Amino acid sequence: MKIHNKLLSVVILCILAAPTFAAPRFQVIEGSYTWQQAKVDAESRGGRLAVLKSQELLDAAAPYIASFEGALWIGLTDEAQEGQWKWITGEALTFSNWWTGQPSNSGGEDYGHINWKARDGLRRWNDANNDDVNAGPGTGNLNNLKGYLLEYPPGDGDVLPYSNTVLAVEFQFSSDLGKVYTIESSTNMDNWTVEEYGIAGTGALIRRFYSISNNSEKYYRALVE
Ligand SMILES: [Ca+2]
Ligand SMILES: [Ca+2]
Repeated sequence: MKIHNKLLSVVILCILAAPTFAAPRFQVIEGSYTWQQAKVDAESRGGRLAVLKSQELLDAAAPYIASFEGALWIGLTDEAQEGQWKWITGEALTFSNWWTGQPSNSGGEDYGHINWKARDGLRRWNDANNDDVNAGPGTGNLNNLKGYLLEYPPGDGDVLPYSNTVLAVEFQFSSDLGKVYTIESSTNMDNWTVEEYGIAGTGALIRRFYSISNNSEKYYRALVE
């Protein structure tokens, strides 16, 4: 290997744009609510029973329920038509997180909830009856509804664009067609770390941008593999 081209870097400002996820806020509301009562209570607080209609929303809600042991109602029901589960927004389920064997509709269960922690550490969903409240383990009813998950303000999980400004270096070297290159970086010119390898030469200039927000003293080099 030989050093093909030594450092040629220029400090520039680089604007990056990427989608991000605008998560609604959640709150555990503890209490002896039936599902119907929980729905009314959530709306009286200016929110709604949580609508966890995507993996992103499930992930966003997870920290809010992590330390809460009990089961929690969410805005999921098949009361209008048996087996046709819908969110309280009227949307059909395109994403779900049901526990194994659920929804079971045993005894005519029509309301969705997040499992209590000891029953299912993954906090997946089960269907229960409207009045399955605070029954708890050992009583013959394991649903143990101890409240509900409030979502506010009502959010539909839209993906919004954002922009971010970073300080970066532009590293460039002239490449030969048919050769393959590795780019390495170093903070002291002695110890080198591979940034990228397997770069096919094109016979033209190859350019890369590297963020230097955490380390303003950095060197780059390209080597023929
Ligand atoms: Ca049902
Ligand atoms: Ca069930």
